[in-house]
Amino acid sequence: MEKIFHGQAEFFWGAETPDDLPPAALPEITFAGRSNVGKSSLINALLGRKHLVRTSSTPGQTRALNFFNVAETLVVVDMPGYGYAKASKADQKTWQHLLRSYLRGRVPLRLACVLVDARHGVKASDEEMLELLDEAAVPTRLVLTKADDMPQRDIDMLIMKTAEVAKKHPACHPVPILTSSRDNTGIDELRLAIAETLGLTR
Ligand SMILES: Nc1nc2c(ncn2[C@@H]2O[C@H](COP(=O)(O)OP(=O)(O)OP(=O)(O)O)[C@@H](O)[C@H]2O)c(=O)[nH]1
Ligand SMILES: [Mg+2]
Repeated sequence: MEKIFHGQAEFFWGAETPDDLPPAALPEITFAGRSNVGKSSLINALLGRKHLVRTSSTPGQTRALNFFNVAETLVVVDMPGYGYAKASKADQKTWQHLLRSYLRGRVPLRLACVLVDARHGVKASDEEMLELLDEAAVPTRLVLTKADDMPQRDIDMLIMKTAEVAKKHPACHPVPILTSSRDNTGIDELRLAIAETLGLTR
């Protein structure tokens, strides 16, 4: 299991429209969440890379579905963020359509990680995403990001509240994972969750 996340990982496909997806082959794990929540950074942390995926403090950095082959065993998909009010209406519509078509119809998709900024909690747009994943019956995990930027005393309450949201959604695992790609909090737990989903643990 360790080997997978420390082995080779490379970008192989960027899809800007729903009819431009790569052929379905290996199992896929996708990372969704509001713009700037830390999707691309978390993928770098997960794969033990600093700069495999481009990150930015400016929201709207990721503009396509970006596919990464990991050790010829799984595919990690980085998605454009949702809920970015400053993006043009046309861009927002294009990205929504792309996300929705992918999430609804992608056969090899095994797990959707929905990232939520620990400092902001679950927003209406995240609830919409969780509903979509319920409808599409895609196993889902809520992942809190940027834990390093959150006072320790607030963390228990945050996890409790996030778990309450998770329990309302049939496709969602009831226990959220708390992470930070800055100090690597929760990265091993996330790796384990992915490995379990793929049946790679023994
Ligand atoms: N404190 C802290 N900041 C983080 C963490 N992860 C990411 N960030 C910061 O959050 C900003 C956005 O990170 P990205 O990984 O580009 O976020 P994204 O969700 O991919 O953003 P879009 O592609 O625009 O939707 C950057 O300034 C990162 O440095 C974290 O664990 N802790
Ligand atoms: Mg990104």
